Amino acid sequence: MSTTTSETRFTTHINDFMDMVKHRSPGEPEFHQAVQEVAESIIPFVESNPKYKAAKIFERMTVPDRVIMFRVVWEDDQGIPHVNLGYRVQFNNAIGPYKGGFRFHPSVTLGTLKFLGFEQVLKNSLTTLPLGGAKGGSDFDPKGRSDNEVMRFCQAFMTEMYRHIGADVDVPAGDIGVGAREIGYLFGQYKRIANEFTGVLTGKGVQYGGSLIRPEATGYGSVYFAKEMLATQNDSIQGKTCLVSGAGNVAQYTIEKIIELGGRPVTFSDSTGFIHDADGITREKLSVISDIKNVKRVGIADYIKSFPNASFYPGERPWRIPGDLAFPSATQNEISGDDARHLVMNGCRLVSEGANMPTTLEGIEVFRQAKILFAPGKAANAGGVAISGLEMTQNSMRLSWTRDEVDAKLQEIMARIHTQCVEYGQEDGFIDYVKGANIAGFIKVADALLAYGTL
Ligand code: NDP
Ligand code: 2IT
Repeated sequence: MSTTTSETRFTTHINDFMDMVKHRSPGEPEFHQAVQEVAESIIPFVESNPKYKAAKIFERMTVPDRVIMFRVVWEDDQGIPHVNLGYRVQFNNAIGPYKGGFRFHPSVTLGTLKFLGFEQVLKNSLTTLPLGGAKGGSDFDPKGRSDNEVMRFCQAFMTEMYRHIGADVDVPAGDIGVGAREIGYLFGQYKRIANEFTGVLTGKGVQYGGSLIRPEATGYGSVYFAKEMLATQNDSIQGKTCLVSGAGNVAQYTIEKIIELGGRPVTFSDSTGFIHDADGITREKLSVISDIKNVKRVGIADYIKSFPNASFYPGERPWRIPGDLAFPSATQNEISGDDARHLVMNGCRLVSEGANMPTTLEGIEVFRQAKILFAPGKAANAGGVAISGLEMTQNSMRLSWTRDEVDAKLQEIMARIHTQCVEYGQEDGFIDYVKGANIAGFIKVADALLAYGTL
C-alpha cells in the first residue's frame, strides 16, 4: 500500500473515532482537541498493534472512569451566599491512584477538566511512577477575594470533595488558581473531617508533609526538558533569549531556572497582557514579579513602576517578540497558528510547554512542519506531578528528602521522559516529541488495561 493510501486510511479512522468522541461529549471543544492530538499518534499505532485494537483500549481511555459534580455554597465577607460548581473527573486508575490538580478559574467547565484529566493519564504514565490520572476544580474566581473568602470557599469545596478522595484513592494537588494558600485550607479541612493525617493532597507546605522542590518542579522540569532536547543538537540554554508566558507558579520557576542555566528571559504575561524587558529578567527582577503575583496579587503592569525601561502590552501575548526558545506557561490555546508562524519566522528553535495544551492543533502543525524542537505539555511539564508522586512516597515513608536529593530525582525523571519520547518519536533525523510522548504514555496504561481483562 502506498504511503498516501495508508495516510488516507488513518485519516478516515481518526475522523470516525473523533465523530464518536464528539457525539458522546457534545460542547466540549477543549476535550475534543486534546483527544484529537493524541488520536493522530495513537490510531496509526493501534492499527499496527491488533491486541490494543481488538480490546478497544483507546476508546476506553477516552471515557473517564467517573465524573463527580456538585454544588458549592459559601459566604463572602458581607455574609452574601455564592453558588459555584465543583468537579472531580477521575479519568483512569489503571496504573495507580488517581492523581492531578484542582483548577479554580471562572472559565472552568466539565470539558476543561476532561481535557486536563485525559492529558494527565498519559503524562502520569510518562513519569515512570505508579500514578493514575484525574483533574478537578471549580468555576470559583479567587481574584479579588480576601483570604477569609478563599478559606470559606475551600472549606465548602472540601466538605463534599473529601468523600471522593484518599491517599490510596485519589490525590489532588494545585493548578491554575490553586497554590500553597489554597492547598493549606483544603488539607486543613480534609484533616478535620476525615480525622486522619495522610498524603491526601500534594503541594503541601513543608511544615505539614510537603516535599522540597515541589513548588519549583514544573518550571524547573520544563527547563530541564528543554536542556535535554537541546543536547540532542549539541546545544545548550546558555546565552539564549527566552520567551516565557504566564506569571504564576510555572512561569516564575521557569524564569528562575533559565537564569540559573545562563539563558536570558525577556518576557512574561498574565491575563492582562505581557511585559517585554529587553534588558533581561534578573533574579532581583524575578522577586518583584513574585511579589506582584503572590503577595500583592495584582496585574503585571505594576512591574513598570519598578522597571520603567520595560514595556507592557495590554491584552497581547509575547509570541511576536524575537526569541530563540519559547516556554508557554500560562494556559491552554495561548499559541495560535499565526503566533506559531511568527515564532518560527523570528528564528525560534524550541518550544517547551510548561502549560497544558498551550498550542492549538494548527500551531503544533506549524512547529512540526518547521521541524523545530517541540515538547508537548504531557512531557515537558510532567516534573510537577512527578515530584507530587515523590511527595506521596515521602508521606508514606513518613520522612523527607533533602532539596538536592529531590532535584536530582527530578532531573533523572525528566531525562527518562525524554528518552521515552526519543524511543517512540524518532523518525529519520527528526524527533516527533508529540508522537513519542503519546505512544510511550499510552503503552503502559494500555498494557495494564489488557491485564485486567474486559471491565
Ligand atoms: P497559576 O495560577 O500560578 O498561574 C497562571 C498564570 O496564567 C497567571 O499568570 C494567569 O494570569 C495566567 N492565566 C491563567 N488563565 C489565563 C487565561 N485564560 N488567559 C490568560 N492568562 C491566563 O497557575 P500555574 O502556573 O500553576 O499553571 C500554569 C499552567 O501550567 C496551566 O496550564 C497549568 O495547567 C499548567 N501546569 C501546572 C502545574 C503545576 O504544578 N502548578 C503542573 C503542570 C502543568 P492571572 O494572574 O492574570 O490570572
Ligand atoms: O497539570 C498538572 O500536572 C498539575 N497541575 C500537577 C498535578 C499534580 O498532581 O501535581
